Amino acid sequence: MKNYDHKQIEKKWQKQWAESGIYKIKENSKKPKSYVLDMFPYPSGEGLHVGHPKGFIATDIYSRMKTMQGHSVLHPMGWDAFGLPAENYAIKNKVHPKIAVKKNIKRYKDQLEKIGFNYDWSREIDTTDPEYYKWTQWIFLQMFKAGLAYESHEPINWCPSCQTGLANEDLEDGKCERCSSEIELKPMRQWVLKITDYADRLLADLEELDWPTHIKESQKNWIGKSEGALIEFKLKTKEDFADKLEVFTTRPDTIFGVTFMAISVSLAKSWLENGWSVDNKINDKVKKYITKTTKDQAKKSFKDDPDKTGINTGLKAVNPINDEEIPIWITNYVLNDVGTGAIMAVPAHDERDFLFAKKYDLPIKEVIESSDENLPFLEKGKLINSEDFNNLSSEEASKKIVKKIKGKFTHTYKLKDWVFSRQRYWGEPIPLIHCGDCGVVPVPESDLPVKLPQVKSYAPTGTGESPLADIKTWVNTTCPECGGKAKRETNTMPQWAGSSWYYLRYMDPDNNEALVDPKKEKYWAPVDVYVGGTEHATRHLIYARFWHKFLYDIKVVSTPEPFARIGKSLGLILGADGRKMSKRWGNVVNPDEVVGLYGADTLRVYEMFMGPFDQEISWSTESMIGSRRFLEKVWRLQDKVRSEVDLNKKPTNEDLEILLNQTIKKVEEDIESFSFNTAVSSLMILVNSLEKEEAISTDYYFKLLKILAPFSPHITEELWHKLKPDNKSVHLEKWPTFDDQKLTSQTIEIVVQVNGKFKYKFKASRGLSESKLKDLATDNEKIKDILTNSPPKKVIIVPDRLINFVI
Ligand code: ANZ
Ligand code: ZN
Repeated sequence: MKNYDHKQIEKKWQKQWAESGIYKIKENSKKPKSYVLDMFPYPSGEGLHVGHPKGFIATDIYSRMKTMQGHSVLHPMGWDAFGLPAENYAIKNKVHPKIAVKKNIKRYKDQLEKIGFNYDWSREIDTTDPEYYKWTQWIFLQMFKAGLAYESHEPINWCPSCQTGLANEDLEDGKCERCSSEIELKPMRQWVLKITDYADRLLADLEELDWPTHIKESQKNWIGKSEGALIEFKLKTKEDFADKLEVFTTRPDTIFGVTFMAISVSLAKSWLENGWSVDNKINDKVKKYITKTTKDQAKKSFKDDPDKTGINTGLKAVNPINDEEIPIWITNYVLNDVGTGAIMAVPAHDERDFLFAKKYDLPIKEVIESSDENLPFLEKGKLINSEDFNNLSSEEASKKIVKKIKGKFTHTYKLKDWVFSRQRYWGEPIPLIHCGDCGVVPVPESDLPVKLPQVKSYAPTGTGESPLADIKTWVNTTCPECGGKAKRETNTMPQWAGSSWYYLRYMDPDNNEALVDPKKEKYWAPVDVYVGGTEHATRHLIYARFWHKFLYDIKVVSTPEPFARIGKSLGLILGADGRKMSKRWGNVVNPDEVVGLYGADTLRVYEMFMGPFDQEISWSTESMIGSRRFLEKVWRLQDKVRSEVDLNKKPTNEDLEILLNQTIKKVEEDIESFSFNTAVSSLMILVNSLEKEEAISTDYYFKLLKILAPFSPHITEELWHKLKPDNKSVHLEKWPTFDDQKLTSQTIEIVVQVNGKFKYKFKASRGLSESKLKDLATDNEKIKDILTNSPPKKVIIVPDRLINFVI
């Protein structure tokens, strides 16, 4: 037997698989289908580290098992290559993003190919390929035509360093996710997608998804539906700049506890614009507060919990329930873009109002009976100090109060419409044309794709305009409607665009006529198992679900949801030092090196074995050697394999038979539930037992190779061909079935007791009747003696376990 030479074996089979095309996949109506998908990577300049392929290995194993189980399996791979990271890399390294991306993709692909994945590369997609983004633009056009895309001049998050507008979703603690700069608010013309039109469906349809609870929770919180009522408070005196305040409240039942009103700075500013002036009631200090707070908020606008500040406007509102006059304050804790930007403050029952009232010495009035003395009391309950409404429950009181004061029940969402334009070069051009006469006109579908023009300088202009605005030959065009002079839209789409529908394109990547052929879509949709990092629990999954639902509405897709199941979320592989793998910490492990030294099969087994799939675990090269030893044992076992004929002389080993059946069952179930680590450990137990045998049957060994094949595709293929030279791949074999009858031993031990004390035990076959057991137990000299002297008063029998004579 030769030594296990992983280098030679892995190279050989990777070449052979590619040449014979065993991973090419077609729709096959006679077979069930499985669509197994990884969140596709963006090809960064750094290349892959060993953490990246963990999820890819998992889906590879899963999809290989499904293939062996007779499914038609779609398991594709591609590149999410537009966006800031690719562009910033290109700027830093002074290469055109197109060239940088090409190079990075090649590097990534080389690295992935060394790990032996079963991707059908004929379906590879690249979001920056005009033949791909033609359809990204096409979807945008359909949304525009459906009224789901609109222009807005509202202030947007502006990163002064990346020189671009960002969505709320691109911020981390109010800072730019990419470069950590403080974000400013800057008014700018933007394209915005009305994702809020889909908020209810995005929420309701979560129910039907087989996703980890925590991801569903993240989605729920992101959408942030809150049910409440809109209530009007009149101002005590009618002013030119305002005569009423409308508030959104989730607790109309607490209206008797309102001791002040609080408005946001931007509402105060709109009053200023409408004529609230120093001659007209505003005090200078209030004006200064507004200016200062506006500045603070522009810097830290998204800090969750700023120190609460405020100032009394001197104006008064009237509580509609009892005509009480209440002061109106401007505060920094009433958010500008939530609800109506004004609240009725109830310090006794709301945390923020309570802290504010304490700080500024405002009255606190309890209106809900509370069992403990500490305020605020946040729960619902029975009303007190509320006149006619005393003793009612919160729910009942809410209904009656809202009715009486003519408020209206409604709901709000935290989810905001999606700011969909970026003032950058490296993105899909937005396919619109601005015409002086016709307004905004969509590019005709037949003119798609609108290709990104070649430019010399693609760095941000700093004016807030996209670098595309400088390319006059590209910008100046004719209006598709009137033929007059017109200009192209110069904003590009955000990084999230291409990834919001890519899973559909894998189904039909070369189609020039349609985004996807409906027949193919019907066959493959939805994605059966989707795997990726928790960093995508909100944004990517919300955006993709939104686009999908829109495509469902316009009948491009046949299912209301894109991803039926998310197996388990992907736990990161950390560096050996327990920190996130990063150049900065010098703890990056390159898979190429590991594959070179120990083999792709070892890397694959180790990454699955190192711990539960959804947990963060530190890399350890020493532990990986354990996985290598395991494969070496499998390799050496080939010497013990004998044909059944030779083995027939020996009695069958029942224990081994049972272990094999148990292992098949366990591996199958564990792969299905993404419990890969326990699948590997049961394979290890089986191999250790086989190693103790003098000889093992080909049948056993073949079964072992088949259930190990998804984990270690190269070594198993090599051994398979050595022992069964019929030129068929182990990866196209049928998944072995286990025998239900052989999962537990048929021979068991029965304990015999007298008065609860152990006397002896004997072997019997499973499932014997009570009388038979009793006969066997008394067929023993010792027991016979005892029982003839003192006949049993009672016999207790636990089937298959124990028999106890009470004397
Ligand atoms: C009176 C009240 C009494 C409230 C009470 C709560 C408890 P969620 O559930 O998070 O949506 N609110 C409304 N608009 C606001 C804004 N622009 N900025 C800050 N807070 C705002 O919260 C809804 C509640 O948050 C509303 O109900 C309102 O305070 C406050 F015992 O009204 B409540
Ligand atoms: Zn026109």
